[in-house]
Amino acid sequence: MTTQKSRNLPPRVLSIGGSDSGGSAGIQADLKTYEAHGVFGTTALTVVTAQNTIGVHQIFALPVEFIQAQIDAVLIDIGTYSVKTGLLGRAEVVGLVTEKIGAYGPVPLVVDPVLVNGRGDLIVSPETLKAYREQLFPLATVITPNLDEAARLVGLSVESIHTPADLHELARQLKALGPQVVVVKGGHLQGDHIIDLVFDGRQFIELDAPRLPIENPHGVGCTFASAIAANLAKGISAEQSVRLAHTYLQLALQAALEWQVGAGRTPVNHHAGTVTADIVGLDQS
Ligand code: PXL
Repeated sequence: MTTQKSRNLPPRVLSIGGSDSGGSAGIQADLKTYEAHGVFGTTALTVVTAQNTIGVHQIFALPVEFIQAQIDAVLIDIGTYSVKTGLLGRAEVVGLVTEKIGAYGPVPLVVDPVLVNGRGDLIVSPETLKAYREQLFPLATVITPNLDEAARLVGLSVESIHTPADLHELARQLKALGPQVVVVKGGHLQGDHIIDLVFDGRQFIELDAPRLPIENPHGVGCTFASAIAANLAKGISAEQSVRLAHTYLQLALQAALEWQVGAGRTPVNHHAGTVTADIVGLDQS
């Protein structure tokens, strides 16, 4: 008779978002990030895109019932230690995700609100913005809008944000919508540095990164948010999860300097190694 060995229960993460056939952004970026973090990634697709490094050719939105079936299939069997949302698109989908996560019970949730395209145009309806604000944000552990998305979420135009005080007020307004931690990406651009602003309701933290010589790399936001979700799934605190994800993203961007994947935007190189708290010198509290 063979003796039963005890087995690991790997941290599991559920990503709800869109597929990028080009492998740079969306669910594909999320799964690569999960591999790099040693967590088990599961997915529920909202839309499927035909795209490459140059652009998006076609988008096919999946029926809401089918999105629901995917979430149910994952949660009833595999379960999850954290959830990350990316491109949700429609207000009904934001509503569905809110309902499903609410019913599942308290689980760390990272909401990357994908609201604008690469040119800065809004790609969702006012109803979708409202659903994010009123339904999903109150359940979120971390939200990760870029500056443009952050401004639109509180009804401001990005041109009206000039000073650090404007940016702090923007973060405060987002925090008032209910998430535990707000990260405004690219909050201000200081010469050759890009600064993300983190606000947990008590203190503001600036995460600073040098601007690398890669023009408009693709999948950066998805990678950052999914790295945060991977860290949360391991039981790391929200603030530390954000810091570790920021460091991982810098490594993944540095590693992207070495390669050329298509003729267009460069994807980040997810195989940049796992960033653990001890490497970065953080307390794991
Ligand atoms: O980076 C935002 C994003 C999210 N999800 C999908 C995408 C993109 C950008 O291209 O294609 C599927």
